[in-house]
Order: sequence, then C-alpha cells, then structure tokens
Amino acid sequence: MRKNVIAGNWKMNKVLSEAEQFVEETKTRIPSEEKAESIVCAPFPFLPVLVEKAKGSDLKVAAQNMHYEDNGAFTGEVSPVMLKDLGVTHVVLGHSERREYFAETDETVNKKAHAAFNHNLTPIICVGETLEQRENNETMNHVEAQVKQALSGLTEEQVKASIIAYEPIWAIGTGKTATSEQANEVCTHIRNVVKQFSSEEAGEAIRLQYGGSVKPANVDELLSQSDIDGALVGGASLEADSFVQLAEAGA
Ligand code: G2H
Repeated sequence: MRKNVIAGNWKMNKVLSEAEQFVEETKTRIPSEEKAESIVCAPFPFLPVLVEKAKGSDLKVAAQNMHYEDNGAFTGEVSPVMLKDLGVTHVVLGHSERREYFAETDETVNKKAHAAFNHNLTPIICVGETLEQRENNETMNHVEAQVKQALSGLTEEQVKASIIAYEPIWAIGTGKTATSEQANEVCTHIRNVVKQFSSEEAGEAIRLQYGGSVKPANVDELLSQSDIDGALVGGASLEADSFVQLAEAGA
C-alpha cells in the first residue's frame, strides 16, 4: 500500500557534466512513478539544470539541505522559496553529516520540516544512532526523540506526507550495513512512535527509508521488510546503472 521511495544522495560529488550525463542515462530506465518514486538528491549548483533535464520523466530532483527562512541575511544559504521556484520536489533534512559537521540540531530540522511543507516540498528527514548509542542500548530512545522533535507541530496530513530515513551512523559509508532485521526493528519502532504521536493513519502512511551502505546486492532484502519503504543511498547511487538497479528494486 505504501509506495517505495528510492533516493540517491550524491553528497558532495560530481561536476555538472557528470550530473547531466547521469540524468540522461537514468531518466528513461527508472520505474514509472506509479510503481516507485525515484529521486536524485544533488548539490545546489546542479539543481536547475537537472530539473530541466528530468522534465517529462519520472525522475525527481531533491536538495540535500536548505535554510528554514524564506529569505534574508543568511550568507551562503539556500531557501525553500528558491528550491520550489526551481522545480525541486524533495529536500533531505538532518542528515547525520550535517548534524556532525554543520551543527544541525533537532530544533533546526523541525523548523526546516515546517518550512518545507509551507513551500510544498517533501522532507526526507534523517535520524539514526551512533555506534556508542547502539552499544549502550540507546538506539530506540534516541531515534524516538529525534522523530518526535522533527515532526513536532506538523499537521496529521503533513506527517503522512513526510519521509523518514533511518540511517544508523555506524553504517554510513563504512560498508557495514545494518542487517535487514536490525533496520526493520528500528523502522517498526519509528512507525509505532508516529502512530502514538500523530495518529494510527499517519503511522501507516508515513514512508520509512533505510540508509547506510545500501547497494544493489542488499536492497531487495531490506525492501522486503515489513516497515521499510525505500532506501536513501549514498555511494551506490553515484553510478547510473547501479542507481537504476536500486530504483527497479523499489518497483
Ligand atoms: C548514508 C547513505 C546515504 P551510503 O549517508 O544517505 O550513504 O549509502 O554511502 O552509506
């Protein structure tokens, strides 16, 4: 009933010509939007060109971050108004790399989630625990707190439309994937938290991705889990064939 959503998070990789070539090579090979959603999360300078290139196809273009204000004296920042104006549809919020290196907090993630919905952008909200938190059995409490703070104040309809990416930090770019059972256990918990926090219907509707060293070889097993509705993929999304395989797995 929930449509899978496969998002490639390029992070700070590629130059414009490579990004354009990627869209050219993938846009006609990904599954139709009715079967699964396929998204590329690209660096800011590529966004207008990629949106234009992807027009008429089922490929959607996302940003990897944004500010929560519409405009103003925020040197170096990009606003939701700018993203919407370009034709961007989704925005990644609170990725662990932004939390670690750029002082992103649960509070700013929440402000950004509100700003995204105010401008008709779908947020992909990242949550996840460190290795230390996992070893101290703090995973569920930590992720629960992140989810509640990120979604605070959103309407039920907005919660339903949100995407949450569960990315255990110890599995990001390390080659260590959480087992599909470990990933599903946390996603089930997130869904239950959303059911209590918002409504039963919102918990059923919200889509939960797993992220952390996802690749064509492990995506099927992850997606076969009851509470995993997609993947947020870094390294394995950079290459066109690999991205197409991942997107096909979502269909
Ligand atoms: C986790 C993921 C994409 P990778 O950050 O968001 O990256 O697939 O390289 O672990």
